[in-house]
Amino acid sequence: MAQKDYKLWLQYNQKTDVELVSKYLSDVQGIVSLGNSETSKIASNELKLGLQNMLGGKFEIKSKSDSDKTVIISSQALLSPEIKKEIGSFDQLNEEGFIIKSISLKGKNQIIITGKKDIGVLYGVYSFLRLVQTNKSIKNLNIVDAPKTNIRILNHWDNLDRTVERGYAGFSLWNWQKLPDFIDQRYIDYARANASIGINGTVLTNVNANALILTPQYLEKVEALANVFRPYGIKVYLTARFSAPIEIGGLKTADPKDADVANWWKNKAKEIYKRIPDFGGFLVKANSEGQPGPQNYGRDHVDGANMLADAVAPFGGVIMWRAFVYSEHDANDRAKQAYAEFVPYDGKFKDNVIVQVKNGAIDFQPREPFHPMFGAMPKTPLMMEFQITQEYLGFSTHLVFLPKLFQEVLESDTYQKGKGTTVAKVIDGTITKTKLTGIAGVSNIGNDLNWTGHPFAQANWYGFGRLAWNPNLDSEVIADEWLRCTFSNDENFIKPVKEMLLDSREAVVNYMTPFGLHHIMDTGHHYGPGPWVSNLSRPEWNPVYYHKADKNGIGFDRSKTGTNATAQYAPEVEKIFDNLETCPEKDLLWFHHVSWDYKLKNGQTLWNGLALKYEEGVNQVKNMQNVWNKSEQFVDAERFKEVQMLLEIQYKEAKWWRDACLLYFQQYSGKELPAGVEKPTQSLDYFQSLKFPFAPGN
Ligand code: GCV
Repeated sequence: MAQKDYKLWLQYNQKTDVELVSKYLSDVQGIVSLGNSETSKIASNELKLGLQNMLGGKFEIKSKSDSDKTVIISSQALLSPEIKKEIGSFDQLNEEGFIIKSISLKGKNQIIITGKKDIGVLYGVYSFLRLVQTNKSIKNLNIVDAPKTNIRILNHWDNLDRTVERGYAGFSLWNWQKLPDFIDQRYIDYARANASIGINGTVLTNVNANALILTPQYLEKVEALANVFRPYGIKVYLTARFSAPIEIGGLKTADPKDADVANWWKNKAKEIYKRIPDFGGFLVKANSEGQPGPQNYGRDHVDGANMLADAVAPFGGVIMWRAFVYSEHDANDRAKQAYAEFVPYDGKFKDNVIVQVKNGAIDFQPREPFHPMFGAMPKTPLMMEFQITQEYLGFSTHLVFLPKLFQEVLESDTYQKGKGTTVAKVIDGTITKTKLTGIAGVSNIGNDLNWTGHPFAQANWYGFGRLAWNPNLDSEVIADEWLRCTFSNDENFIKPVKEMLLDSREAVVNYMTPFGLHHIMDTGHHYGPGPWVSNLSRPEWNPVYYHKADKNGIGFDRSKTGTNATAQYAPEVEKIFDNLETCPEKDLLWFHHVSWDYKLKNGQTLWNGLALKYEEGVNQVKNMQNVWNKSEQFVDAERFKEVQMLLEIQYKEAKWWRDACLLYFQQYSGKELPAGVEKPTQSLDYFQSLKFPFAPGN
């Protein structure tokens, strides 16, 4: 039961094509591992497992290369001078990179997987296995690859009671009560899965932090996890609650300028590094949504971040300081607030601080234009924060392939230094030349047997890792790899299901928030539509704040005639977004309040176009169902059935979204639904009466 689900993209399915297997066996028959660190043992065992499972037969691991057709895995230091000569320069590699090269030595053909460090070798092994998993040739290999960012990290919003904020895949993996003595096999499997896609860090705890994690009682448990993850190249990080010096340190203040406070953090860092010498550092959410921070003491983000940076600097630690801030005391457009607050700090943070910015200026919506901060802080390392867990995208019930969303953001041109200054180039340091670079993903992992709730949500974890490694990777390539590694290489399966994956993101945009609508989900839990919600204590928590529908039209005017949020972008981008005629229609209602009769590019009125988009979204889900139903022969019965049931829910919920939103907006447009849009079967009152007191993740 659930074995297939559990194995993620590391299925290593036995190949049934005899010709293909014999082709592979003509290149590889044995394994030679020259190192004996824990990491190199993991690498050689993985290679053995993968090759045996996929190609059959026995692949002994030897420590000497005396036969033909072996895969030799070794760090640079242990390679013989002859092999080193064949490999050539290691200069293009960073500490985590790898080379995979076919060489011929003394008449013997070998494949060398090497790197400067053992962790590079491990990444190389996973990359090599991926070639075999996806039926690629392993002849004449000459691959040089290295990660483009140095912090590739999951953010777990996991609480100490094992609930997960915005978690839709069960409870937290971290069993704090049984740690440190009980090491759940899942910790090892988690580390392995992450290593296989190049993730090298994990923040174990929620950004809405609990100071107890920094007490010895918990640090002992964190240390146990760090010990499990270390050989897989994964560093552990924690969230630091800014008021911890008061809550667990007995101080009267947490003022970052107070010497006792700074000392308390220095000692805390010392204590942590004594246990965990490679501890990554802290992630901090400060003065945001009620979390304490330096502003409680009249100080600012720079004061707070730099004080913590000083504490971890002697040990090589990093502070990831979040820019997700907005205030109920600030009447300005919420979308403008983080930029307004942080951009003046450009260049003021210490070297070991990196500012973590969400992909868009509001909050992980199905679609947002890229966050203007990415184009505006050339002297500050900025790291991307994506949300892998689907808080606003149908939880773990809806099939949505997020790499498509991630790619759209990474490819966006900030014009910070002229045309071509993409977000990817900002965060990988190409443009800013910052040493610290990174991508964070808010994890969608829990203790569900299949890790992520929806079998296809595994693709979002996978895709996140692949994009963190290389932010320029195409989501089509990611979808292709993931499907082959997770299900089947059969082209009759790959082609339609890949298309389904790639379309799924646009589908969710269409049935939830077309044309730049945003944050119209129901309140608190964000499950289902709630465009009518207007009674929350903070204006910017209310959907009506975002869509601003009235008799005249719909949308948030962020152009010059409105809040002028467009001015936060570089002039080239500002110009495009600011003008109703040039603003991409996908972002129209994000930037403009548009009349119901406005003519869209295809000649339809906005009202008709909007209604038809909702309908299109529903139809896209129907199409996904059709594609999946034809895939039965390629997929194990269990996963087939699971996905089938989930798609049925998604279809129902897509219709719910369409009907509820159109009935609600229709009150303002006063217009009939156009031909081609199905009539709602329920009333607006009915949709407004729906309540979900126990929606998960809240
Ligand atoms: C962890 C959104 C979510 C919150 C989350 C917050 C954040 O507001 O709804 O659950 O808190 O973002 O990113 O800090």
